Amino acid sequence: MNVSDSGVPVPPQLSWRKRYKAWRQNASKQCFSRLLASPRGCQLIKSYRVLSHPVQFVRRKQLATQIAASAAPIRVPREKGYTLLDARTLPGFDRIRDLSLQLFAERHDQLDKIQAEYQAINQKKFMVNLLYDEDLKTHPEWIEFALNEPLLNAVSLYFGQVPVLRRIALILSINNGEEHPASSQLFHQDGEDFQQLKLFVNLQDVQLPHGPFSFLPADVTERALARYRADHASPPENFRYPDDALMSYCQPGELVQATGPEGQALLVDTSRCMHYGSRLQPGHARFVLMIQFLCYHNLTDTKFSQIDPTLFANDPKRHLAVTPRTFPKKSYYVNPFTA
Ligand SMILES: O=C(O)CCC(=O)C(=O)O
Repeated sequence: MNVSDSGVPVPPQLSWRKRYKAWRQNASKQCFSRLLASPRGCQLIKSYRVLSHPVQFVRRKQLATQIAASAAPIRVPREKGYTLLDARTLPGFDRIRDLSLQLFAERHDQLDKIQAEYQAINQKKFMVNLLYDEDLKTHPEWIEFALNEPLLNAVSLYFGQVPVLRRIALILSINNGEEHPASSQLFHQDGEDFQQLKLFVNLQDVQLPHGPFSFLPADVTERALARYRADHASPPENFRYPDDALMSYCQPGELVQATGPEGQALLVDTSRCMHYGSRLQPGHARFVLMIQFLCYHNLTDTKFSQIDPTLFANDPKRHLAVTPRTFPKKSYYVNPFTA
């Protein structure tokens, strides 16, 4: 680095080419976040993505249409945006439950280390993920289960196209002694797209003190939000809604809570259904499996699992499900014990 007359280091002059590249990147970032701030802007991004990858759009729709012609045991009604199911009926569940409990036994007494690593990624003090990208490679059963036929068909039918498997996580929620709910403990909708589906499977009995995943069905969310907008000039900070701000527009019975024994599962559109979770009472923990599906042309990306895109070369539907539009260049969920 050069040094000025007064001895202060002067950064080297960038070439005009590099400066132009940096300016262009900055401008497109700003333009993108402006577009994301309005529904019309989001539609524009979506159309751009579809036009940039039309073959993926057509292929995924075609395959989903073929599924619709055959019987599908699980259906997520569009109006409600969720369905409850028994994960024990899904192929491969017993093996996944055993693997999950094994990882729990091996890792849960090292929570301090896991918590520090998880907070660095997600800034959440009240939950950790016990499943790492490395585990998905060592045990292909995770991906096999996440893409089991009835589940993949259900998600494809709901989206009207074959989805992308974005994340598999073993979520352990813990009570961190904080008195006030924060972050995803407050009512919110997930912003990766206009729609998405997450499967939550209870791996231990979950009751109210364990802070179950709790949500308003899509039609109730729509109604409550319309009333909220009529009464308020702008949304709350970070789009996190206090309970009373929404529940005053709903009946208490309209809140659905994912309580139930091991194997009880919920397939829910967390973009359309206002939700929160992990409000644990002291001395309680909650252990659930979470599998996230997005459309290929989704709007934004959060941190996702690194899943081998060469898998299922002879199975068109499953192969599309492991083919994301953007592939993570680095692993977000690295095992802190082997790293
Ligand atoms: O169950 C929870 O803790 C809530 C998780 C959540 O908000 C989400 O996965 O989108």
